[in-house]
Formats: sequence, structure tokens, C-alpha cells
Amino acid sequence: MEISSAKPRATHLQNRNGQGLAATVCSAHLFGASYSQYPLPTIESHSMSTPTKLFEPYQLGPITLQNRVVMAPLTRNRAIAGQVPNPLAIDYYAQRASAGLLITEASQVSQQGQGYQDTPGIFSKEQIAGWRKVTDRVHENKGRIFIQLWHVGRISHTSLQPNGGAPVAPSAIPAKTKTFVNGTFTDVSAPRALELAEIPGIIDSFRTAASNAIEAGFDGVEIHGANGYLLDQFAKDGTNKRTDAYGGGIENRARLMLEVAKAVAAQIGPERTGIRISPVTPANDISDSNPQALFDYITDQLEALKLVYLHVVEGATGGPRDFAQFDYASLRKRFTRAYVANNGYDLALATKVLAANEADLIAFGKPFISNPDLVERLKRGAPLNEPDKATFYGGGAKGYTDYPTLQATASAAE
Ligand code: 8OZ
Repeated sequence: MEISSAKPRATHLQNRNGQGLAATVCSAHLFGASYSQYPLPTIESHSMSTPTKLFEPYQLGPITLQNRVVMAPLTRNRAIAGQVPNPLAIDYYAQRASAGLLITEASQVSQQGQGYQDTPGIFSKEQIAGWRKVTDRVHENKGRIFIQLWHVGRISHTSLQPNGGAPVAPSAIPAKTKTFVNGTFTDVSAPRALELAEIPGIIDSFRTAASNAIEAGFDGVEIHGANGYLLDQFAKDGTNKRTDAYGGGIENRARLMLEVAKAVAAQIGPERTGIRISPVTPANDISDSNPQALFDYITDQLEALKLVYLHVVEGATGGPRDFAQFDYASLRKRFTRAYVANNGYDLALATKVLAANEADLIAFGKPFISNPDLVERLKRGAPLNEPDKATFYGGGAKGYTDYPTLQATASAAE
């Protein structure tokens, strides 16, 4: 994510005890401009008479989704000590269980994979136990839930790294972006290039995390291959200048993402393995000279691995859908299992895209922060609560588990 040159303003970030931390950040965003230099998407209300496939069930590998609404992964920075999911996450995800599929916030597969304070992990016994409580409550509420497996690569800070070392990356090129650590916004640290001999360990951390996810009761996992984090850093030539088997041409740059996908699929089954990509996003200072060729190739290989879904951030993450020219239909054609479309969808666009068979599932992000009953609201054409940006990242229940459902609002009015 890039920080814009917008004038800094004071904003409010709360720690997990609900105490306010005064933080001076670029008005763009707590965590970077590419997420908020654009207005929040608004979802138009539609009447119930609008025919849409959005509320029809969908068979995703072995699991039946009650509708085609997916909750996109959303970073909330509320983990407790040991990067254990906050007990409030039990309510937060359970409140949203009427989605066809919930995808958790990005969760690091190792200490090296962490890039921001208070994001949860999925590599320790305590973290597995914390997540187990979340999946149990979601399942009690008849929801389905995947966990997003994350390695940030160069988007990190020495204070989060094992022994205070440099973050790792395909090449030793610092990202021009900031992270939030120790209660303050800081430039990400200069990374070091991973040694070839370290790559099997990275793959192994994803494999083990996937196994942990199943132990924690998840229905499956989503590999985070998007938004300028490690796997995207390897895939794209703006960040990968390696000269070994993991750098150079498309096949070499795609290798790590595909080896991770293969290892995870072998561990827990391809029918429980999805992946998220963002071919053209500029998030986290990422770029590629030929994203179409790169992601056509990656998609062909993911198809061969029989992954259960391909989740595509279309355009700039959280920003314009038409940020750069790209033929998403080409990916759709190459991948025969579920295509999950994301970025700025509203009911009208979701309905249109599903009707044209251009996607199978639609992932909504920010609207899910402020509308636990988003599915019900979309069905009824009811108004949506606006999300409060000040409570996106960090803090406690405020802006997390306290957004009202339609029902709660109606009872309060009685
Ligand atoms: C917002 C803030 C920090 C991280 C992503 C995991 O963009 C993130 C993220 C989003 O995929």
C-alpha cells in the first residue's frame, strides 16, 4: 500500500483495551493510501423483486454454501498476546455467518510472515485453540469459514521479525510504504533476499499452517497471493530480480505461489484450497510489466492443481475497478472451478456478473464490516450501515461487534 502525499491529519487508533492511541497518519489511510484514497463503495438498495442468483446456494467442493455472498478477508488488528485471535472475533465472525462463505482476516503462517501489529497467526497451539472457538461458533450458526494464510514478505518491520532481523523478500528492494508497529506508523524495513535454501521452509510454513487450519476446524484455506505480499512479490517483476529458479521468466516467478498451492492442496485437499490474486493492484508498491501473461499462466497452473476457487481482486484493491486494462474473462475461461469476484461490488453489479456467468461467488469487503446481516439487507433492499474507518484497525468491540442488525434497529425503535 502506498502512502499518498496527502496532508497528514490526526486520527484515532485504539489499542486492544479500547484505549485511544493518538496517531498522526496520512489522511489516506491508517495502513496506506491505496486502500482509501478512493471513497468507500456504496451499495445501492434494490427491491426484492430484482431477480438475482446471489441468494442461491452454491456447491463449493465438498461444502454447500447457503448463498453466493462471500465475506472478503478484512484485516482488523485486534489479536491478543501471542497473536491469538481476540475472543471478540468469535462474535464478530458468528454475527456474519449468514454469508455463504466467510474468509478470515489474513493470518500469518509464521513469525517471519507478520507485517503489522496485532494480526493473528495460525502457527502456534494457542492460535489454533483461539481459532477453534471461532469456527465452532460459526458452524453453530450454520456458516462456513476459510482462513486466509499470509506471509507479508518485505511489508514488515525488524521489530516484528525473529531476532529483530530484516524482513524477507525475493530481492533486497525496499517497498515505499508504511506499516503500523509499536503503536506508530513507520516505514517498512529494508528487506533481504531469501536464500534459495530457505524457500522450502517458506513452503513448509504454509503447509503446516493449512494443517493447523483443519485442526482449528476451518472448512478450508485461502492462500494470500495478492496485494503485494510475499507470493505476489515473487510473481511480479517489479519486486523479483532473482536470477535463480525463482526469478526471471514468468514460470520462474510464479514458481513459489504454485509450489505453495501444490503443497497446501496435497496437505488438506485441493477441494479445500482457494487462492486470492490481484493481477493489477498497485497495493504495497507492487507492479508487473505484463500481468495478463503472468496471471493467464498462473491460472492455467492453478486449474491443473484443481484448486476449489480463484478469488480475484479486480482493479486496484479497495480502489477503482478500471485501474488498469486487464481481461478477467480470460482467467474465468481458464479456471473451471469457482471464480470469486471482488472489489467494489454492489448488488446490481453482483447480479449482472452472476447472470452473465462471469463469476460464481461475489466477495464483499467493507460493507461486511458495518453490516453483520449484509445478506438480509441485500435481500430486502434495506439501507446499509456506513463503516467507521477510525475503528477498522485495532481497538475492541467498538466498530467491530457493535454494528446493529436490521432486527436490532427495529427492536430499538419499538
Ligand atoms: C489492510 C491493512 C493491512 C493489511 C491486504 C492483508 O491488503 C491486507 C491488509 C489490508 O490483503
